[in-house]
Amino acid sequence: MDFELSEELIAVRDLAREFAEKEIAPTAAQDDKEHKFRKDLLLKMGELGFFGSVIPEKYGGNGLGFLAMVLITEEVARVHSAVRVAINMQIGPALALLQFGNEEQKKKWIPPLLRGESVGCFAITEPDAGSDVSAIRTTATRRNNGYVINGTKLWISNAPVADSGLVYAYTDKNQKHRGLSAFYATFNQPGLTRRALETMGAHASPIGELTFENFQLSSDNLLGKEGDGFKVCMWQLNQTRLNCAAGALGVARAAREAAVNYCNQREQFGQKIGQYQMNQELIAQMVVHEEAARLLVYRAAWLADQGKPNNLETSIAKYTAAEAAAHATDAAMKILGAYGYSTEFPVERYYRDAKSYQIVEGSSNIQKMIIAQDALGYRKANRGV
Ligand code: GRA
Repeated sequence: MDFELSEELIAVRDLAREFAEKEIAPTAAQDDKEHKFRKDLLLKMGELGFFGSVIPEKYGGNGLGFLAMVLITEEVARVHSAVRVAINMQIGPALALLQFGNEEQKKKWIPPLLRGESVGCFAITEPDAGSDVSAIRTTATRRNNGYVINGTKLWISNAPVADSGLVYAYTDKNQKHRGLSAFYATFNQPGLTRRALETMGAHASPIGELTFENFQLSSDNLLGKEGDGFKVCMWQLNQTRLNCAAGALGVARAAREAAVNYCNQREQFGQKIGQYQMNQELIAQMVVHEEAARLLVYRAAWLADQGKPNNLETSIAKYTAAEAAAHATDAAMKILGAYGYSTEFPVERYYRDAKSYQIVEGSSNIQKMIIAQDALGYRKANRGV
């Protein structure tokens, strides 16, 4: 077992840290307040290859791997979690195309995602379908040589700004989850309306509703075969969960760093507040949870780099990191008091952003379900493609 990062990975991490601190951090608070989506940052990250580490050179990537992806993601999320969401919206669709697309689809749609030119998204959830993916109602009805899509997708990151994305719809509702299909759609055509929605955190990551009304797709938009959609979705969620886990880790780290700095600076009752054991307890918990999350995130990424099954390990990592972020931001707020609660300082933003990690891409309860059912022998987590 080797816990050292290679020189190449250290260089990638350092590049991401420098970029995050110089290009993202200075305006993070302002972007959050103004709910500003930074397409310019997306293009710059694309140029630096931040979306291409899990994609071979042939399709515009750099093939550095999943460990590189989680290192980059942690650094970005540490300074602004909303920008981390944007990373996932480029990488998730690109990975699904790589895994399930035909040659033409890969060549056409992956490179613009990696360059940050085509803003991506994935449209799974609906008003009545979140954890239970098979409950979605959107349909894809065969017409001429293609399909018409009808239905409403809700809570879709990048919905107000996306140029393209994965869309899941039923081609045959009678077959239950086996009748679900996955499509890759470009959005600049009639039949799509968008509505922006407000959430508690990740304000610089636009979110909203996509309504498809007789939205026409050709058969070239279908990923894999009709009926592959559920499998594509579960596979895709496993990839994007790893990115989420790395994002949550970055937020946990940001909160721990803010708490430590404040403990070493703030004096009350004649001494630094770090001297108080109640604060030390919180700091110790933050460090332990963060370190555990980091090792679990790295392990899941390492397994992915070895081409080994990692659904279970990714769920464990995502659950641990999401809970670590929620705990760390809560603890940081206790330590910083009014300076944590104030919107003039970043801890309240970390706190708001952290909550999303317990909800998206399979809530903490879904991850626990996957982990427990595997342990109990009811349903293996490492299965599928
Ligand atoms: O036997 P079969 O051919 O019917 O296949 C079954 C199984 O082998 C079938 O699916 C297959 N399958 C998989 N295939 C490949 C299951 N898991 C996998 C896999 N990982 N890879 C049905 O299986 P099942 O176990 O009976 O299905 P189920 O009960 O529906 O699945 C259980 C489970 C809870 C794990 C699943 O439904 C799940 O993960 N749910 C959570 C969904 C989720 O994460 N929702 C969030 C939606 S998207 C989102 O959060 C967006 C965030 C980004 C943004 O902001 O936009």
